Amino acid sequence: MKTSVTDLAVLGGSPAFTEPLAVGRPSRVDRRSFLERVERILASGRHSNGGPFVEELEARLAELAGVRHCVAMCNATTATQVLARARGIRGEVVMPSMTFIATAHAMRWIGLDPVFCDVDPVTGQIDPGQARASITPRTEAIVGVHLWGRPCPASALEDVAAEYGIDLYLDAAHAIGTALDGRPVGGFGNAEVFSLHATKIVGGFEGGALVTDDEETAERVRSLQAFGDGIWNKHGGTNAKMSEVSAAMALTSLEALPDTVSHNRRNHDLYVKCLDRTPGVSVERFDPDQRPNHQYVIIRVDPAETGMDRDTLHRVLLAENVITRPYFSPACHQTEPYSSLPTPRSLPHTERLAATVLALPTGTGTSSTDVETVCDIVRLAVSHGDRVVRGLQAGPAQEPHHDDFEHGSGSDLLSARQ
Ligand code: T4K
Repeated sequence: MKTSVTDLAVLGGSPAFTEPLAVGRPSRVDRRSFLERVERILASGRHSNGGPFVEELEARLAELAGVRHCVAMCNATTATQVLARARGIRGEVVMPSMTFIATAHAMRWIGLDPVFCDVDPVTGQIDPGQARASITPRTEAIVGVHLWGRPCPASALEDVAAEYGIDLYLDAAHAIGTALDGRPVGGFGNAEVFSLHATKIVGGFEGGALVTDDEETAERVRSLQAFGDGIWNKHGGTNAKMSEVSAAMALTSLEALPDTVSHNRRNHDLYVKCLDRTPGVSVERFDPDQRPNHQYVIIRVDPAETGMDRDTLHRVLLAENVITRPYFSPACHQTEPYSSLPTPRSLPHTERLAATVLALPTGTGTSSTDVETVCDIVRLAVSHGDRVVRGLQAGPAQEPHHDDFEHGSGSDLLSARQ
């Protein structure tokens, strides 16, 4: 255990972890079940185009979401695009800026204009009042985002969408298995989209799944994601189909979901316990009634109290081989191509959050001992914030060597533990 500030790797001590401990490590699955499924795929010769594992996954996800329809696709980004095309959306789409860039890029890529609104400063979730204030005559849809493993105020967004007669979609990339006022996430708005990316709590290597209770939307999406097959042929289409091997992985991962959530809840509780009385660091709390899946552990770092900003804490942890992520910084409106738009928006709550949030490692590859070690480092660093900053200004002893906040830079971590 590190007891003196000079024990920190960033100031010359030895890294606390020999292998990287990273946010986003895929959840543990029952390898035998997965490999048995792969054997069946190979034996059957059915690798894609809506095979039995895709069908089984769709049935299970629809049940989990409490809706009648699910269409599994290659990823959530493309699934959202297929949804907007299927609904014939044009013009502007209102969404929070505090989200992964994919939420915005997905819409822009198909010629729609994302319009960013602010969030609730306490929860970080889209503020329905701000969404309403962003609606113009060109607005045809709202995209709400369930942030960090719990639901956003989706019922209030439904009211806003109904008031203006526009569509509502929910980006449920983080929120599989969660619920709002007893209603499972997946059943809000016109449709919701889960991500089954490797880093998600239910992963299929890559994958996405649209869930909806609206039969016509489901039918159109199913057609468009397979080249516009069938009744929607005249509208064209794309190839967004999920492969059988992704479905096999997602099914195996879905079976592990209760255990994964329990593990993550224990990790979250431990982070809260260990960091609770650390001035300037607060761990995001979740309402158990919302069945949070604890996919992410988010802290907020207050530089006025700690003497160091979030990016410095990221560097301190990186030197210890702890890979954190600033989910989400920069916020969408602070980055290109949106930051150069002729009418830049000021979103004060989003900007404050984006400057302070940091996701810490959790998941089945992160043990309670790991959590305690990470918390020891955080406490030691922030209680000597000025000293750490001075040390870094003098020249860091340990420069980040294998990762930073850039997208897609985590590939060298893949050989580390699951
Ligand atoms: N909406 C929201 C709100 C989202 O968060 C996302 C995706 C989407 C929509 C779009 O869903 P998809 O189209 O992807 O289905 C990662 C993920 O790549 C991205 O899917 C995710 N959100 C986002 C929150 O996190 P980066 O840029 O942070 O990825 P990267 O490569 O740096 O990986 C993050 C960490 O995960 C690293 O520490 C390494 C670790 N990792 C990653 C992969 C891929 C592993 O340990 N193993 C792996 O296989 O975006």
